[in-house]
Amino acid sequence: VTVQRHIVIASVEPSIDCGRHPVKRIAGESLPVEACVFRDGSDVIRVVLKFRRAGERRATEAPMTASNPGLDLWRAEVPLPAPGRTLFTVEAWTDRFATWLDEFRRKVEGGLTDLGSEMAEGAALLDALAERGRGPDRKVVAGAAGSLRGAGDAAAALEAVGAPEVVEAAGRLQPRADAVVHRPELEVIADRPLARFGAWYEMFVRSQGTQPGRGGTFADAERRLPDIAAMGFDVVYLAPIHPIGRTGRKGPNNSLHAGPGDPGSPWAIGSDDGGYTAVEPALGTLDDFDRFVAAAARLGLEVALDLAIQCSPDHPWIRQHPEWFFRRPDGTLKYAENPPKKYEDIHPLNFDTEDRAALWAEMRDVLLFWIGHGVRIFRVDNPHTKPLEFWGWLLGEIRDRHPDVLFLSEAFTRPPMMKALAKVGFSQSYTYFTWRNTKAELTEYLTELADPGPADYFRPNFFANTPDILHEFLQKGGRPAFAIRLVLAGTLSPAYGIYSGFELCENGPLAEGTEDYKDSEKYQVRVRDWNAPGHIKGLVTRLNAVRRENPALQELANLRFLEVDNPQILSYLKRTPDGSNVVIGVVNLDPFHVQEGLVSVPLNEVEVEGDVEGEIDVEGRVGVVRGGRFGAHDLLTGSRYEWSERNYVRLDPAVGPAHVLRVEELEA
Ligand code: Z3D
Repeated sequence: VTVQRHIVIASVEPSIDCGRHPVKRIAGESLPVEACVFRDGSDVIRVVLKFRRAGERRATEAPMTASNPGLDLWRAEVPLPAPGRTLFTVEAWTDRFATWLDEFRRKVEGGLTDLGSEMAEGAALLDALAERGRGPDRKVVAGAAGSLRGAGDAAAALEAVGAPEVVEAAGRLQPRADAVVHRPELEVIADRPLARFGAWYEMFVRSQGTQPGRGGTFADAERRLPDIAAMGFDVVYLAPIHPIGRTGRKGPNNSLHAGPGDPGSPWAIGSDDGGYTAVEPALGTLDDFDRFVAAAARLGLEVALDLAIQCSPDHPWIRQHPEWFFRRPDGTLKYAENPPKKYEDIHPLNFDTEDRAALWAEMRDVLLFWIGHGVRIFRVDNPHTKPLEFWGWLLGEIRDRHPDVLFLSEAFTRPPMMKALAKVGFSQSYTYFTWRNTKAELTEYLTELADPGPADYFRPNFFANTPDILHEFLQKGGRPAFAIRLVLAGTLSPAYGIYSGFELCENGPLAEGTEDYKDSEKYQVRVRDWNAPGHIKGLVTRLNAVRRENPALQELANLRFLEVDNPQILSYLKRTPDGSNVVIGVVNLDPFHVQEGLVSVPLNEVEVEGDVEGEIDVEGRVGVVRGGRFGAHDLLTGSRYEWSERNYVRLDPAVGPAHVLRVEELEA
């Protein structure tokens, strides 16, 4: 509660952790702000929303209007025309002239006469305002004071001073004698639309070649881009492209010894060929990379790079900055870990080193270097093993210079840290989605993520697989399981991704009970037939098109689950705020058996808003529901169904495990 003398600003929303962290929105939208503001007595108060772009000193003011007078709620919007940070707060003060006018009007309208002393008081107030003012406002106010004095009776006086232009001019001249400003100032980050909605495709450049045994290059990867664009992806995310260390290099299947021909893990950053600002010579040159980025851009694809802050024993920094690393008592360097995983081929950086200013600045410059090469998205490796303070600083440094840059947090750890990373500035976050496979798990997790509170700062990116995570569900369930997980990822979350090979339904595990791929391309070059029989590229392409064409699928917090009388069938509905686009997902979560059931759809959820007044009854309402029925158009198959409140579904995983239905008017 911010209170001073009379006025109370009890709350300003949205704010995260009492204003310690920014809320996130998309540029082009505006941020509705609601404040609870009141004062003792019945004096009239003015409430304004003040906002300024970060770095600017002068705030713009927008009057807040009473949105719920009974609860003293006031509302206004912060416009967010472009990406960047905006600071906002609320200021309120007593408007003495408006208070006088309000009382005077009630007396006049109540039929009281003998209001000479009230009129004198009003004139004095206006005089004082006129004295402070200049220009047109002063003229208006001074004129009003004159006519108040000259008015024959109270009704004429009210007519003279009650005009809106007088009230407005007086309002502007009003000294904010008892103004209260909410502290702290709150913040909103506006990101570009890709921060919320986009389809990601992850790949290793070295596996884009065509000749067995020969590693792929940027040129090979460039030749793959049309296929990826044709599937409808927005982002191509590359596993690290920097020189790979020799010392301690890992061999196939995570073995601790590499043979002479083994390429090593790309996350083992740095060799004699350079570190973070170099590219692995086997992939090509920096010029080749630039050409790759340009080719991607021509196809409407953005390139995301991996930022893995860790060094192979051969990274130049090990010699140049020995103090940046952790040394054991025997003088050897520690290797990195993310228990239970061990990364014997890399050394972690010490972010608390006395020389940390230099280390932090170096990391910033690395990002600026790649931004200079056209990169606007970074996927950050294991950020939870580095200090939050560092991320807050680094992301702020970049965002202030390049508000269009996006960061995806690859933190798989306990929820508070994952959320904290989002709060300090990551635009998107990996999630537990891969491990949520049952109806109960999905319902619970999505209910948590889609809650408007967390959704204000935590934007999930649902990867259906990653090079580190081949879930048992995919291992055992085969092609139907891939289709199930794809549709879930792409319709539940506005941002989602697959790691290449998913479209081919690759699912060979390293060993029973592990989530590692057999012969993972993390440690060896792979060459694939990207059109191998059994692929689901058609479904991927269709799904990405459906996502683009249906704005309801481009949001998260609009998710609600529908009742189905079968625990193997998950159904949910998403609608745009105006109801013009409503999509219903129905997914058979069982990759092995046909499942059938009844899906319940509350009709008010599918109804398009009409201007019908009063009690809304389903019959005869404006919109898509007619006689309790509406059209359900399966966007995956093209089939059209007639749906109502209860609907029979039957899904054969071998044929098609899901419906993605758009609510439409029934054809006449
Ligand atoms: C993951 C990275 C790979 C291999 C390890 C290897 C390490 C370093 C990990 C560390 C973080 C992140 C990446 N989750 O693939 O691990 O799996 O065996 O030791 O080379 O790289 O960067 O996705």
